[in-house]
Amino acid sequence: ADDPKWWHSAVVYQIYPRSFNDSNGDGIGDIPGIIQKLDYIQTLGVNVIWLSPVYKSPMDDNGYDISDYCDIAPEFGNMADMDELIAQAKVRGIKIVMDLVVNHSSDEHPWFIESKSSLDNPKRDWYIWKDPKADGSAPNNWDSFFTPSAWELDETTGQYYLHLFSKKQPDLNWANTEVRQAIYEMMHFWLKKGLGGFRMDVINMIGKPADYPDATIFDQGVAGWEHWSNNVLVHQYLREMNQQVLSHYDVLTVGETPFTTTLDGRFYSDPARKEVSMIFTFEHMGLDREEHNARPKALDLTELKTVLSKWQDELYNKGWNSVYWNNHDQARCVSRFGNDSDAYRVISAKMLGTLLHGMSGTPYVYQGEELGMCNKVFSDISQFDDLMAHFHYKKMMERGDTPESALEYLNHFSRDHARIPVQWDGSEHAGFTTGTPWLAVNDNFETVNAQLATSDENSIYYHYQHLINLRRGGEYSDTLVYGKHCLLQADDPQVYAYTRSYKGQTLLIVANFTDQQLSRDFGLEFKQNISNNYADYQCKASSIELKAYQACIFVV
Ligand code: TEU
Ligand code: CA
Repeated sequence: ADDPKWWHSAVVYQIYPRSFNDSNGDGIGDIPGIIQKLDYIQTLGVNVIWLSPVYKSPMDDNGYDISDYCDIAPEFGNMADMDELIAQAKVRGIKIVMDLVVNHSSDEHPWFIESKSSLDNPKRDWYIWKDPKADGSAPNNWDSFFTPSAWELDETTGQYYLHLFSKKQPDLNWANTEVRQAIYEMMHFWLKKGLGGFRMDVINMIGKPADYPDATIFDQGVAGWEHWSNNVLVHQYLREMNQQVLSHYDVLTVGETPFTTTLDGRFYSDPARKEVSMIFTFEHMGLDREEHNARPKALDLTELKTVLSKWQDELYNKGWNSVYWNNHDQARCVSRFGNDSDAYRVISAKMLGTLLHGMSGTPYVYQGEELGMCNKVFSDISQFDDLMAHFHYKKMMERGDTPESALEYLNHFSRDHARIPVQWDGSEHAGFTTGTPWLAVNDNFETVNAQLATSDENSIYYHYQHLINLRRGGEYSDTLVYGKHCLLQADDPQVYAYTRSYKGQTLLIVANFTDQQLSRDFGLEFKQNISNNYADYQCKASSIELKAYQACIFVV
């Protein structure tokens, strides 16, 4: 690469603090609990932790609703704990990336309390207030992700405020210069502590068109997205943020950007544009369901290949990718894209890891993914915590789905699957807490847990460690980080194969997505096997026999 950056070869581990590790028995994960597990994270081999929000918050959306950007939620600890986490991580060669949630704040943030107090309050314009239409209805027809309308009427002042998420998450008005300056100042406050960067929550939604036009596209979920996602203003704000804040530090920035094409991906991540390091695409997350309509779709492996390869190829040397299967908003990848049966859970989890860690871009591992944690079986809607699960359930009931089919949908896709506590050992509540966990643990904790994984050299955990080590150093690192990607046999609905090539070295990554034994010919000569989720493999000249969910990396 012409201009190598430290985050090009980084691997990121995401922590959702509420569900990670509880140090004081109140049933809620916390910062001291994270510090206790830093050795576990270091041993995995990652060099960055992305920490989901730990700021002061009424927790309407588990911390994605912030009431003080410069303080820590008491249930997670205090500022001294946070400073200690940054310092202890640093000792282990790990940088902390914090979540930056600035499309919206909490309605309990002093800024909003002031803004709401009167029409002529100096902070009135810090949020998005509009008069009702002549008939008293909302200013436009935009949907929210978590409620039907994106507008909430404030009786006292007679105006509506915009909330793309819950009504306790009012959208900040980025068109206001004072708002932007306050956010930049807050970012400096954190970066001066030595942070490794920011993950920017729904950052592609901060630019709203000044005339707030009605939505006209209704078949893609969340009406209004054509107006508030990737508006040209976002790019202007990000360049300003980069110039005033980010350019003063050597940091990783990753924008969370639903509704984004590869061209948008270039606009955000082309280094010449000075916006962010990389973004999260959602395209592959939409292949097995329409999230906003809460409807399942059949997953077709060739579509998954088309989508992932398009991002690999179209950002190559033009931007930078992030690659992920999981985060705190997504169901567990082994249940979703692999096979979580007793027979294939371990092998298919390793297969998914191999496929992803062979790709170009910065890989993200979500807590518990390295253990092959699975979706949980919920038997009643009351067992779900997430506000989005309840909103989608209501939506499904209103359109006439049966409670059984609605529950089935959520058992596949609810965000709660990611948020069940991490399974540390086989003791009560999986060793997550000595108290009562805020969300019940998965029933399989006696067989799926970190204690077993770290004492078994054939575990998913050590397979991930091996994959991470291959990228972070040694003779294949440059190819894994900078190699050109090329998809092979695009039409094959069962096997996913691609090569990565750099300076004369070529790696072949091949993954069987089925429980069948298959044979494939790639017309390539296998020189060496550097990763395998089975003890052995069989190659004859240019062809290979693949066992169920087998995945290998070969030097060819
Ligand atoms: O997520 C944005 C978002 O679009 C989610 O509502 C949705 O889950 C997404 O489409 C993923 O499939 C971010 C945070 O990651 C999420 O946890 C917050 O609830 C949301 O923003 C509001 O801050
Ligand atoms: Ca706690």
